[in-house]
Amino acid sequence: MKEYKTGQIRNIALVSHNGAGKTTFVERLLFDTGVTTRMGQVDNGTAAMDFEEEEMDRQSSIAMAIAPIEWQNNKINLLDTPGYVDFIGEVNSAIRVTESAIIFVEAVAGVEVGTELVWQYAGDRNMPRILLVNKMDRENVTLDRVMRSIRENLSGNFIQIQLPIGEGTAFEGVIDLISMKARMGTDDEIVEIPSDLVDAAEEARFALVEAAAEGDDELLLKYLEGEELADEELRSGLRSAIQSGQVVPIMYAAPQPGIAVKPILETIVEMFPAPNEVGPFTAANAAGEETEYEVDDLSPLAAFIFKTREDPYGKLSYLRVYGGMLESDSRVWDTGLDSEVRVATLNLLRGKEQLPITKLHSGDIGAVVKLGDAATNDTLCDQGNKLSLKPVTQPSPIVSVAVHPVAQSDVAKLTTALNRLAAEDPTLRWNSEPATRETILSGMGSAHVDIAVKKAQSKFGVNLTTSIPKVPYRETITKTNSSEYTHKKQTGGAGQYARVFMRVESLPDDEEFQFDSEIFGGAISGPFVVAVEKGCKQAIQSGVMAGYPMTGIKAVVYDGKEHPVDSKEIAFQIAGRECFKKAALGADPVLLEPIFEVTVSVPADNMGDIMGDLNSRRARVLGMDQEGTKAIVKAEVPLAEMQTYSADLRSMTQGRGVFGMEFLRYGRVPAHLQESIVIQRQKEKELEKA
Ligand SMILES: Nc1nc2c(ncn2[C@@H]2O[C@H](COP(=O)(O)OP(=O)(O)O)[C@@H](O)[C@H]2O)c(=O)[nH]1
Ligand SMILES: [Mg+2]
Repeated sequence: MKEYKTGQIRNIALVSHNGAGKTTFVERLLFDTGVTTRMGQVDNGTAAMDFEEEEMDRQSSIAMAIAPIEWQNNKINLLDTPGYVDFIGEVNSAIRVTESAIIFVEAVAGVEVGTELVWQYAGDRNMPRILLVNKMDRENVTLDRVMRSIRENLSGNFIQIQLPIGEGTAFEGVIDLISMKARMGTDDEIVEIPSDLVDAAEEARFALVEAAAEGDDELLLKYLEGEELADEELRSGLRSAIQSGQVVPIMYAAPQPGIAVKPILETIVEMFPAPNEVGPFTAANAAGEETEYEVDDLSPLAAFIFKTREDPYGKLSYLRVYGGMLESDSRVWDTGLDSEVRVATLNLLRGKEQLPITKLHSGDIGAVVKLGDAATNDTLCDQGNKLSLKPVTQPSPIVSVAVHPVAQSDVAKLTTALNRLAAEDPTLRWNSEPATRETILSGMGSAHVDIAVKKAQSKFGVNLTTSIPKVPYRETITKTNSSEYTHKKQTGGAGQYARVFMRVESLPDDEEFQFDSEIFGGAISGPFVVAVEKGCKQAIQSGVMAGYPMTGIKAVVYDGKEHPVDSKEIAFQIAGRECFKKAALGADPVLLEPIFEVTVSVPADNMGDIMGDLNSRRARVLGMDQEGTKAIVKAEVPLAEMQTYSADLRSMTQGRGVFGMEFLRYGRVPAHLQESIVIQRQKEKELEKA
């Protein structure tokens, strides 16, 4: 592929609800620009963009894929993203490294949950956008209906720059309202506007001229004085209105048969900014001071790793260059690793294909094979000018499962597999939960977690079963209590002796453990006080009610006794541990459970059901809000009640509800539930022993 400089590049995120036709759009462009000799099809697994095994099985994208499209001496990097909300992390990363976005709306379905979500993501960044009403050729397309759905569900200043010619199976092309010509059929024939549409086109152009004039003060003046705007002025006014996010143009297409696709390419090149046209980027130096730099080959090198993928030939790091130029066969500094890494071959990516190149100009996107230990969110720079770009912030996981290796021999491989899966996917997390001794895998939805479990097998040979995770309860005390304990062992050889007096007190929120000594006059000598503290720390690992870790406790040793010969550290450790347990048991212990802040967004019609359901989950509602046709509820909910919420919400709202959850704090388990949890836990422990 030819070398393209910063000003010739456009980076575009393709985003939408699942199935709106993003992948097919890319396949169409690859075919039309001569890259492929047969157009790839999602439905039979031949799409260049859906190359992962899982994607071919599901006939749908689950990961971001990139295609550079060469068009009129420009290169358009298209970042095709998955549409399921489970894979929103990929969308998030794509949006971070692109300047503009095309939001696809399926012409029959209209605005869907996923559309709203990506609209919000792109809107939060105020990205220049095109709203593409796609698959216009489908039977049952009614333009009125899809336009109503857009207006009702998406807030934005939409402007027609085209009018469709026909809808559904009669869709033939579009009218370009700037040139006032029709673009017809799969050959994109440029003809006069059909006579029955001339009036409508003129009326629509009126609104377009006004919107374009508003993009530029000088033009606005001219327009208000009643002067005609030349086409060129119209284009430049529109360009600045789109780039500032002031207006969002609506376009129409049917990429599968190939109708009205070229006008989209033209609009991308003409209206969307090159990477150096959106202002400087910000990077922090080694001291953490932030500086702005131009997106320019002459700026210091700053390349951001936004994705990592395990390829059969090794690890691939996807990166976007912000400043400077990245060259193959070079050494660069990785600020995330704080060490040098070697860039051996530099590639452009086209689906799974790698196209070797010698350099990547600022603003461009490519990939490096086997970049040492480099990870997603690292910045590559010059060793002499260490820079860090901000990592992508991803939403917190909302679905968790406990994973269990099927074979004992897989236990050892589990950690490696989970680490590598999580490295590939920043919204996938895992941890081992000491309170329940389970390995927990968490993600953005059940499909997301299921796929990770499948990949553990297909990529890393680890067979896993899953179960609903046990709730990681904790224990704490509710009053101050004192106790004493003597550890004495005087049989046989050397004896052991330690006597400890201890008081336990509640600590305020969030503090796990404190230890203090009020020993005066050397009743217990220094090293033995340290041993007592060690004993307490052992004791808090498994509490006194049901064996969950304890938190929120201060232990104060205030007296004790040593024996000149038999006192040893181990004796004081044991005495400290036992004294602590005894004191805690008498301090009215209670169970604590994790409480999450949950934000649910549902169609307003579902509000009643959602509130009733939340109440049955012991939720404390913090607030309600209305945004367009959506109702948004914020509530505090115990984790124990959220384990199946993802699936439950889907069925309550026919898939139209979304939610997020964020750990808030530990809260007290209501007294009436406590007993059964303790009994359940005791049963489990007996089973573990058996
Ligand atoms: N009628 C029609 N169907 C399309 C068009 N583009 C895509 N499709 C079909 O819509 C489905 C989803 O397409 P896909 O490209 O996977 O959507 P994505 O999830 O947004 O990537 C597939 O069955 C495609 O064949 C189109 O222009 N017209
Ligand atoms: Mg797709």
